[in-house]
Amino acid sequence: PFLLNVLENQKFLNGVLDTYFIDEHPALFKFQPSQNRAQKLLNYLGQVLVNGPQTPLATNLKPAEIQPHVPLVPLVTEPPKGLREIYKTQGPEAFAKAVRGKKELLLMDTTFRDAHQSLLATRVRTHDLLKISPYVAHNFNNLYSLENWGGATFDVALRFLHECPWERLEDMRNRIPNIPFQMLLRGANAVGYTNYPDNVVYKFCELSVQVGMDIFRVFDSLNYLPNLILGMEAAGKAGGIVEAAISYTGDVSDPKKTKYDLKYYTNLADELVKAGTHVLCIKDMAGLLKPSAAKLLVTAIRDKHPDVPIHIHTHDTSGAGVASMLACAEAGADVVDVAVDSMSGITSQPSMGAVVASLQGTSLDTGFDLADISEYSAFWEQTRTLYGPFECATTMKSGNADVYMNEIPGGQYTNLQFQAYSLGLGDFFEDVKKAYKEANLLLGDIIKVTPSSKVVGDLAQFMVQNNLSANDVLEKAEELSFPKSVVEFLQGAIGIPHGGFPEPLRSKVLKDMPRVEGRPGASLPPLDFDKLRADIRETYPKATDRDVMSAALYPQVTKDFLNFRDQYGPVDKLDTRIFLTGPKVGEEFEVTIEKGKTLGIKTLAMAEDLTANGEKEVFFELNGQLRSVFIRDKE
Ligand code: 3PY
Ligand code: ZN
Repeated sequence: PFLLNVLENQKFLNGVLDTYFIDEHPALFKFQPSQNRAQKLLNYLGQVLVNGPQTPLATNLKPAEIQPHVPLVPLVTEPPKGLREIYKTQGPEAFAKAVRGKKELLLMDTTFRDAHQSLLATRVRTHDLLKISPYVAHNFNNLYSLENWGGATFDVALRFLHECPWERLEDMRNRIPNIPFQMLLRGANAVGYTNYPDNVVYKFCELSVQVGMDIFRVFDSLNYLPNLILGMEAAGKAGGIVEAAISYTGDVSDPKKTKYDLKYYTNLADELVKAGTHVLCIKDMAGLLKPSAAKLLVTAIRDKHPDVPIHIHTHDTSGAGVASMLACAEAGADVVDVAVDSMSGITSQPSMGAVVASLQGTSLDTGFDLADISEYSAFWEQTRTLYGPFECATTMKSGNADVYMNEIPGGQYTNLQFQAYSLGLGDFFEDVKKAYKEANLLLGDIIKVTPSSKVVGDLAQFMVQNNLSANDVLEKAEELSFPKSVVEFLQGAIGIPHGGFPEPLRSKVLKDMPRVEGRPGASLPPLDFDKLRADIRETYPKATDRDVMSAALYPQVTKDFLNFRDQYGPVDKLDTRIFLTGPKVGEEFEVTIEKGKTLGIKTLAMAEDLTANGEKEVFFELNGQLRSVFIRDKE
């Protein structure tokens, strides 16, 4: 292995050898027996058996011991064509025209992304997504799109699931050639939490289209137009369908709420249409768009832009989601977001089955078959139980209309509740929700969605933990040490909020700290991809351009992922229960590591005593042969 590593090192091959060479490249001395994938997986399983889950579990609930039933599809026939055909053969404009021309209400299915981001802490694995993909391709070809990537999925896949998000995208595409794929792009933040240099966003979109992405829902957490336009240009230049999103907050049906009124939204819609968006999205990330407000807003935008498709996103936190989506459809929206029934409701999207059934026999009839939805839903109902350790329903049992008061986005709502419960303080969540409202007003009543929602959430938790009222915060602003996200927001690091920064709070907090002028990305130097690639390949000679892109967004997380995969192999191929909590002793199971290559594994026993090195021996049968691994006991 030593020789091999050296021979793959570019500097060594170029003859750049000085006395520091060895100090600079400690990886050359990582002597590891060359291992095959099967042995690496046994190491992983041994690790889980000896040291417990290798991805942190959020609750004590265990994954269910079931094999979800996967409904069959015809093996020989191709899935029927869908809207992707029009986009791929005639381009994004023709796609938009076709969408606008449809009489029926179109649906986007969020089950593969936002639904599990909101209900299961984004933890659904590629393995389960791929199982049901052929069924979706065959029975849901008439979807406007399948939202299956972006948002938090990129980070969570690498960080917690130890799997490559690009492989996920490619594998889904291979199984679903016919339905447009849709992702959530956080504008200049791409799929991260901070503003990146412009060339990172451009390259990210380019690679995404190459790997299989079609529609980019582009938003900015402050609706800051320069950030939005940057994301739109990156998606457009990559050849994608641009769906610019207006993040919705407040209540346009309440005349007392004047900061975000109808005019604010229609003006922003005008700007986005002028900037060339193919589709216009209203992104109601907290589920605040009541049916009456929906009617006002969609009607106003439809009147001004008769030719632009309108797509509505919402969360069902209050329970009014289905009613709102029906109101949007009646007011002229072309597409609404739903999640399959068993993955819908609460902080997720409204139920697909409910929307479909409500429109049957009307002029907006979606044409979907309730029997297909029910089969699809049954798969997810069973699969969801594998993710018990991340189930939001352990704490959130129902919707809650208090979201109209606190305006917390769907994904963050369940997150904050989890955190509050894990701190074990009874009323903590109630206090945080009240503080969230106050924190938002302190910051100037801003749009709240990733990452600005984190700024408000951090300030709210800071207020509760330090027992500070809004008045205390204002009065003591000069002495308090505010959370980093709050300071950076005030510095202008994520953009400029509508109506400007809150004063005098901003000046009191920042004093003479630097401030970013204008669009944050504009002042960041471009990332040197060649250098990054060279750096990564020193340690991981096999790193691909996809890995390099991941590292541009998440440097440390990507390194950890590459290390993990190097050590433990294709853990993404394990069944979810086995991946999360390991097999039981005596259990026999299979792992397909590639097409036609299936391993049969049986866990035989685990030694009771430690070896002299502090290791435990774990015994397996691999394809009928005895194997054992030694695992350091971390206890
Ligand atoms: C995300 O940014 O991940 C979101 O889902 C925002 O709504
Ligand atoms: Zn959402």
